[in-house]
This record gives sequence, C-alpha cells and structure tokens, in this order.
Amino acid sequence: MRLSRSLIPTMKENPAEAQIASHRLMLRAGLVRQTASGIYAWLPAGWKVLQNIARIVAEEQEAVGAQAMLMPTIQSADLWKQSGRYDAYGPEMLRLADRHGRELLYGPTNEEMLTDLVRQSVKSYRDLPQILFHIQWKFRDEMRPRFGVMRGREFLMKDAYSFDLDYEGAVVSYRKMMLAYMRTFQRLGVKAIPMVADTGPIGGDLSHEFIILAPTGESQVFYDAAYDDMDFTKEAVDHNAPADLERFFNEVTHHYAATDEKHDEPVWAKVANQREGRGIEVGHIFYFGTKYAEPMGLTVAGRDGTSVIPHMGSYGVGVSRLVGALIEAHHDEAGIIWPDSVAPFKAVILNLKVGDAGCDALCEAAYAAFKGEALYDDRDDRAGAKFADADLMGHPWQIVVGPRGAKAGMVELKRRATGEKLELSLADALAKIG
Ligand code: 5CA
Repeated sequence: MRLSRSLIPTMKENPAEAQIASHRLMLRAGLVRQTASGIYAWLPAGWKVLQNIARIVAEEQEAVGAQAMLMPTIQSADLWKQSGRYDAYGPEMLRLADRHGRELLYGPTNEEMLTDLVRQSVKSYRDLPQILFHIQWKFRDEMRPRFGVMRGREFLMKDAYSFDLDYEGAVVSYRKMMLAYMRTFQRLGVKAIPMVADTGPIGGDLSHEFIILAPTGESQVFYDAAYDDMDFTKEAVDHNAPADLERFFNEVTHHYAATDEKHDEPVWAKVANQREGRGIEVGHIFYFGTKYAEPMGLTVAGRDGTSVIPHMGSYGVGVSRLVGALIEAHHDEAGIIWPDSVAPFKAVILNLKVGDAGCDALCEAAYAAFKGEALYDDRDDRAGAKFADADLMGHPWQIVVGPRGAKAGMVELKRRATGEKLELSLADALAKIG
C-alpha cells in the first residue's frame, strides 16, 4: 500500500479517552476508530492485523482436527429458551425483534446454535467425535466497555465446540484444544499461561483461562517460572494420540499458576521459582458435559443401541482482544512493535526525498519486490515525521531510502524490535528480511 493513498490516519497526540497503552496506540497508529460505545471500525491496517491473528488461530484449530464453519450473528430466542439461558443471561444480551415480532438476539456465544445443528444431523456414535469452530462477531452489552477493543461490546471471537460420546472422549477433545491454544499463542509471539478457572455463565466443571503477561494486565498473576521456558512449536499435532495429549496436558498444567481470585498462599509458598506479573485473559476453555445437550434433547444411538447424551465443551479465543493484548505485550515509548507473524506489513519503505529521481526509483524497486506486503511511505513530508510514524505503526522492518545512499544503491535497514540499523544494498536488505 502507498501511504499517500491509504486510510491509515496516524495521530501525534495521545487521545484523551484512552487510558492504556494499547488503546492509545491503536488509535494513534490508525488501526481502529470507535463508532459507538464499545463498537469499533477496523481501518485497513487494523483489519490486516485482525485477519493475520484470525488466520493463525484458525490454522492451529484445524491442525488438531477442528472444522472451520460460519454461524450467523443473529440467533433465534427459541433456541435459548430451550437451553434455559434466555432468561438467565440477563442484560448483557442484546435482544431484538423482527417485523413480525419474533424474538431474536445478537449472539454472545453459540452453544445453543451448534447443539441444534448437531442435533439435526448427528444420530449415531459413529458420527462422533466432532469439533467445529467459527470466527464470528459477538455482542455483549458490557456494563463498562473499556480499554478499546480489550473490553468491547461487539468483538471478534473464535469459538469452538466439541461433541464426544462420553467423558473420556470429551477430555481428549479438551486436551487437543489446550495444545492448539499453547501453539497459537506462541505463534502470536506472546506467553500465555493456562490457569484453572471458574466456569461462570457457560457452566461446567473443567475450565482453563489463558492469560498473557503484560504489565498493564487487569489481574495480578502468580506463576511458576517453569512457564517461562516452555516451547510448544515442536509438539506433534499430526497424530494427537490420547497418551501424547495427556502427557502434554499434564506438562502444561501441573505447575502453579493463578490470578488473584484463585491464588492459594499456602501452595504458592512451596513454589521454588516464583514469578509475579499482570495478565490479560485472551482465551477460555470449558468442559460442561451434557449441560446443553440434555435440555435441548441432543442424543445419539450408542454402541449398544441405547440412546446416549453427548458430552460437550466450548473453547473461546478473544481474537479482537488479542490485538490490544499483543500491543500491551509489545510496545515501547515510540509505538507498537509487531511480532512478525501478525504485522500488517512486513516492512515499511521510507522515501526521505519524494521527487528525487534516485530515491523514487529505489523505493519503487523495493516496493515492487514485496508484492503488496510492504507499506510505502511516499508522502511528501519531513523525514522526522516519517520516522516517528514508522516507529508508531510498528512495522518489523524499516527500509530507509535517502538521496545520498540512493545514488550508490544503498538503503538503511532498521529492525524495529531492537533498533539495530545496517547500511546495505537493496538486494541484501531484501534477503535479510526474507
Ligand atoms: N462460549 C465460551 C467459549 S466459546 C465463551 O464465550 N467464553 S468467554 O466468555 O470466556 O469468551 C471467550 C473469550 O472472548 C475471552 O477469553 C476473551 O478473550 C474474549 N472476550 C470476552 N468478552 C469480551 C469483550 N467484551 N471484549 C473483547 N473480548 C472479549
């Protein structure tokens, strides 16, 4: 994209309404704009980040066998009356009526809808297990929407749902999701720690929250230093053998980790290598057995022909919240520092003298080489303003082209995360970025 022709409205000043770094930086870097309380428009650069995160989340879901699908945002109240949650959900649910007076709602989550879809088509133990997911907008009429996209009213969630014949099967599905989540967060460039959690209005007995460490996080977290060294990239996801999943699950959940609500001082006192920090919840997984299947009449024919109620789980990731959470974890005074995996552009090309034939030609050559994956700052503006905006927007690499270097075919390559700068030919710079 050419910056002169893009809607990436950066701001020099800190917006008064933003209290935390990620909210300030998302507005200043031109990623989002609020259109109503807790509701945001994703401008072009923000939309790219959101899609990059969604793609990684989806790839890791599919890697453990979850199937991608898409359910609508608008749901019929009838399904929620069947599960008993229509009245229980309370004022967080946005309730609507159509022109015929039929009750609808904007989905805050999709347990009922998918239970209904499975109830229509899955009739036998042979059709199980099933894990399905979608990435879809949700609405929750939060009492206090705040911190930008971190606690919005409309937000993008990945929600997966598992259906198994029995408890043992459901545990295997739950562990697959644990594996997918640990790999997802690592690919996103953040440390997420699984913590035993309360199940809240989703219900059920087995639940973990995934907390990203960031100094401005909402909750205080206490954890074993063992979590600092875990590496999940090598975990095999091809086979998902139950024994491997069990070993993995035990390895990632047996160390101490808790937020202040569940913190247990006597147990904590025995942890040899204590770490404390602040955390942001970016995911939450639940096993809840037959809580929805039973009232909604989902049954399948079991192996012996008797009717069996499947055991279910649901698994959420706050995809739009992650944009804010990643920024909380990766920024400095000057702006955002995007992990390579989610950056809106691989690199920015800074033309320090637009109109200079040498600068223009070298920048165009660089821009063409990226095939759309770079942002070209071709604005007729001061060098200082371009440097500031490049740091603010957080592109992993900056290719700086000035008139003197351009004559010799040289550029300055800067790595945003470290500040390291190198004088290189354009070809060498491109090779280094890869
Ligand atoms: N049905 C289950 C799992 S699919 C569920 O809804 N879980 S949840 O309530 O914990 O939400 C899943 C994730 O969505 C949370 O971990 C959080 O990261 C994100 N989330 C929840 N509420 C908001 C909100 N108001 N704004 C942004 N993200 C949110």
